[in-house]
Amino acid sequence: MTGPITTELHDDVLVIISNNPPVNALGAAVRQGLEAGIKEGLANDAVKAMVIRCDGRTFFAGADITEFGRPMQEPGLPTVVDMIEMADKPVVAAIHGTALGGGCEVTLGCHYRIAVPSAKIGTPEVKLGLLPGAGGTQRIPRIAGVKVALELTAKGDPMSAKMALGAGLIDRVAGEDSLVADAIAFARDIAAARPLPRAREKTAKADPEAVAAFKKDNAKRFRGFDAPAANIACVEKAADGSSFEEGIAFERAEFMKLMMGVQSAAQRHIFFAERQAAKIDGIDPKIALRPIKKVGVIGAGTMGGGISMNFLSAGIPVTIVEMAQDALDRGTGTIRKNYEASASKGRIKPEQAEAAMGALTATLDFAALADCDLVIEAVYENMDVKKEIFGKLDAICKPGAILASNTSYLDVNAIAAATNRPGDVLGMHFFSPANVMKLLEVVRGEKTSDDVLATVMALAKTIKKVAVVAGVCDGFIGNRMLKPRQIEAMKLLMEGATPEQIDRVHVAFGMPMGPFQMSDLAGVDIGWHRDPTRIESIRDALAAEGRWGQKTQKGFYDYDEKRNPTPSPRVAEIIEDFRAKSNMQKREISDEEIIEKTLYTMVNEGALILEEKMAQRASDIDVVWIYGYGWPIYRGGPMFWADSEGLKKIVAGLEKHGFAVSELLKSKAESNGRFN
Ligand code: 3H9
Repeated sequence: MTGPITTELHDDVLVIISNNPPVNALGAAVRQGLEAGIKEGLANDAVKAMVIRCDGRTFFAGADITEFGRPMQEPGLPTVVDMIEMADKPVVAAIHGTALGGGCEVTLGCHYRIAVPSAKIGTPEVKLGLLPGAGGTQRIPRIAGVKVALELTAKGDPMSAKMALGAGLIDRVAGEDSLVADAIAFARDIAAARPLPRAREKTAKADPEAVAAFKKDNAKRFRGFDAPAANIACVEKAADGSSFEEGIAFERAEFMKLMMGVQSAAQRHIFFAERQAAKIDGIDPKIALRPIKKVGVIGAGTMGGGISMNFLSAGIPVTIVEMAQDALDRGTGTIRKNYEASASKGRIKPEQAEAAMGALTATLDFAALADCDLVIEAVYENMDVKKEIFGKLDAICKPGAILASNTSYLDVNAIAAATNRPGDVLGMHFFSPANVMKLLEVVRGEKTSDDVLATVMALAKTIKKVAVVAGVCDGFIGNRMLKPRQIEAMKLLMEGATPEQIDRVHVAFGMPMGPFQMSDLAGVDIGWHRDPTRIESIRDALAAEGRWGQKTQKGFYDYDEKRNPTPSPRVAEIIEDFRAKSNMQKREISDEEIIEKTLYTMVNEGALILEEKMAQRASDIDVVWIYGYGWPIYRGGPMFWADSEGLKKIVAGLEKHGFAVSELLKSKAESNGRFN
């Protein structure tokens, strides 16, 4: 046999082996090979049982997502799974790594399943806006019950081999290093057992209470998404007395609806965008990286503490430096508290919390940074202060150490120029809370060396961040695009919209909160303290009255003790005052106008960022907004969303309101092009 599938005859057991790096995705050649392998086993009288296993790092990680949206080549995965299940010789799945999606469905077609203890099993299709479309929604409830099926399919998180054993999704656990031998032995054990256990022949018991509770518990998580409801409906169908064939027909119809929809296209776009973001155009992916064994962090405030935790959690020792003992104590105390909270919630083991704290050195002595491989400055945003720090670092740090600033908008080139090693300097812009938010903007200065950039991008993966390369410009990618949104939202208030209306439109769009809810959370007073006498904007007026947001229980909204917001009559008065002073007439603002002014302008800014080459590609911008600002993943990020709305419509909306439209956006619209 040629192609990714080969077979090996071990006396009376035929082992069918897939070798399709990197993740054994079930592309056409694999499906054809599997079909041929099963046929071979059935045709050979000497074969009493079969084993399906994979080479490389994992069992089948699912259907080949790159094939989606293209004409399907036979045999389809459902056909292959059916064929395995209907074989009249037992077939055993031997699982290591991750049996995901279609890979999990292949195992469910098999009559028996054996897995190594480290294996993970799951159906993450929902995260791609889909459902397990090769019989998974019908077989899982029949094997493991409705509750497990809901968890696996509608949430999409994989389960461990131990849990899968408990749920009946696997039959045996193999030795970590003896999967092949154990699977062959298992196949021999059950070679003569009849009837063969087939999932399709089992029945699932309906559990309407469990379904209702599941929907209620996950309402927030599923808000706006189409796929979870479709997964739930399929699981219910499997348990409502319908035949297996009826269930499969239902699953197919739901799968096709999702597959053709814009949400799945958006979620699949982000799957690849996230992986693409790690790639740096023009830099050899094999470039030698600098070893990062010890990290220094300057500043033990909220940012510095959160940044430190990323490295500590990844087992990389951190030296944290502050100017004053009380600030240092406060900072390390917060880190400890965070770890203890994680341990008490069971997210990490107590010994992991201890190990992380044990790897932290807290000091007031800058010289302690001398042996760090990477130093990240996380002090407040002031260019003079940063220049002084980088000058000091240049004198202290060992040659080859990477020097990074966590600035969110300052000129990284100017910071680098304060050292004699600008090639070793870049920006690492973490998002708050830095130990939680997945996004990292890696800011490439004019002189940043290729290996420095590549090292930090690779390090980002180690600390479980999604990193995007940004150029040096005010606000980089994310905050730069936030600016027009904020400016337009404030203008709309003056013209007659209310904070509630604008926030409602953004939340209905799928954002976790609107611009004014965000201001109240972040602090309306940010930037105002520099000159508290100034009252030039509605924001200034709010800050001057102590309306600093949630922290003072009043901002753009009034808050009760539980932080529940209500519209503020006082804010309405302040807005009215400003309007009167500016001789503006209040008018009705439509929701559509809010979208055009606050979201189309973001797309326009994104296009300018691309024009100026401040982002490598449009999909990087999408990744920034998904992982840094909670843009709804089912809309695929601002640039993907613009593509799906139609760029002509975006341009027309911008021009209608007199905005200067980016040349790139205009030309793409004229040629019916897309960003992604
Ligand atoms: C499905 O199964 C539908 C069926 O129910 C119904 C059919 C009818 N296809 O993530 P990594 C690529 S839907 C194609 O960096 P890791 C990935 O793009 C599928 N390509 O590795 C990357 O490429 P590159 C349900 C895939 O070790 C490379 O492999 N399954 C696929 O960090 C390495 O990936 C899923 O949703 C794929 N299915 O993580 C699972 N998967 O090197 C999706 C990966 O060019 N996959 N690639 O950038 C994953 O969650 C992770 O890849 C995995 C490994 C955990 C497996």
